[in-house]
Amino acid sequence: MGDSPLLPRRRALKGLCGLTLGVAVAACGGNDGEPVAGPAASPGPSPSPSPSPSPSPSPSPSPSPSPSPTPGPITATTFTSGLANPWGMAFLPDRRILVTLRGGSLVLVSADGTTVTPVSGVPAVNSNGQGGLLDIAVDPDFATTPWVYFSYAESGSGGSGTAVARAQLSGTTLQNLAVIFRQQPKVSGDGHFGSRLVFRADKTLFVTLGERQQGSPAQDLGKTLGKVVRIQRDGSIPSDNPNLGSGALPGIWSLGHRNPQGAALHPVTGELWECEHGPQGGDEINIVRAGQNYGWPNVSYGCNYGDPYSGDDNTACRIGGGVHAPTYTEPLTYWVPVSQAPSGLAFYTGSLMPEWSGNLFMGALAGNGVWRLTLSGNTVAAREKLAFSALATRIRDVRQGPDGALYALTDGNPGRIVRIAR
Ligand SMILES: [Ca+2]
Repeated sequence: MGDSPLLPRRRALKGLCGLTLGVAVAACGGNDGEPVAGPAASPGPSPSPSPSPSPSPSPSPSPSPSPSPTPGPITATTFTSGLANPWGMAFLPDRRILVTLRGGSLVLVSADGTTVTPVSGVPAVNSNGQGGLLDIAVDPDFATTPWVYFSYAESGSGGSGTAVARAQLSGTTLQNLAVIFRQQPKVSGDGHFGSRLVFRADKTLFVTLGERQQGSPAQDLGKTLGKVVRIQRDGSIPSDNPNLGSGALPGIWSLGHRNPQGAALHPVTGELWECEHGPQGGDEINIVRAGQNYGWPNVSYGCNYGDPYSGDDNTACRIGGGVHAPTYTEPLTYWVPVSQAPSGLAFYTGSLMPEWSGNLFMGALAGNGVWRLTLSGNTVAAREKLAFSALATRIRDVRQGPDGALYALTDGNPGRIVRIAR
């Protein structure tokens, strides 16, 4: 699915409860919009004090003043409001937040969330369709070299394409702007730009690139549509990228992606994980490894637009039969029969919510919420959609803040930053 809110949303949830690949689905029971604080499938200290009217299991509210410090409930509350179509956010070391606005503006949110200040010096962007000013990342050495990096849809000969620029942040001004990457070729249309920016531990930069709704170029190594690329901070190409042959454009790390709009670095393995939109069903989470091919448009657990649903799993119309292996790399998990339209991705490593340590969080646009995935190594052990009412809307990005809270960015105008913490 692209960004378009075409999907029947209630159905999108229901369809998940039939799953796939041995993936257990927790909390599938119609939690859309339920104002319940806290996860339903937490392995942590039993039923957290829930304000829901659901009958809490037996022991009647004991008035005994328990000496053990019971952690309070996790809550999700609006941190910043009034953002016009926000797309990406990145924390500065001093806890202020850079937020891109898809229309072509960059703003700086104060550390307490209350003040929003424009940042000048952003280049012109093509903000038609799914384009605009998209992701943002902060230099790993920001304290000494205050560069920020951003992706955007750039117009030019042939149409438009994803580009990456960097600039130095001085006060509320961007200076010394330089474009460090341009997707090739530019094509017509305004969909499937990708494009998350993630720094690896070695300070090289991953850029996830959509296939611009063109399909087959995702398999063409002579184009950077439907690819993940890895570049240096100045746009040069690392010498240890995979060798994909003489016809491959420089920088390509992996291929066969559709519209990867979320990405994050695994906190232990250091590998890149991404989520990407399937067509009609088939959203995926993948570990993105050097030189691997993720199959689009030849295979998908989703179906072509317009194909009739064939039961909860959509098995009859899956593109290429669905199964990726052995030719292509299987996704870790996928959503069928209806897309969630995944957005930002974040691993949780903070101490505020220890029961979520090591979990993966994924925003959903059409799916209206934030998904929590429990992992066992590189396997998805369970997944559930968080049940906070403040998150029951199109989610564009998810990040962990330096304070150990999770932050979600809602889509649309006005968009909000929601802080999830206890
Ligand atoms: Ca795939």
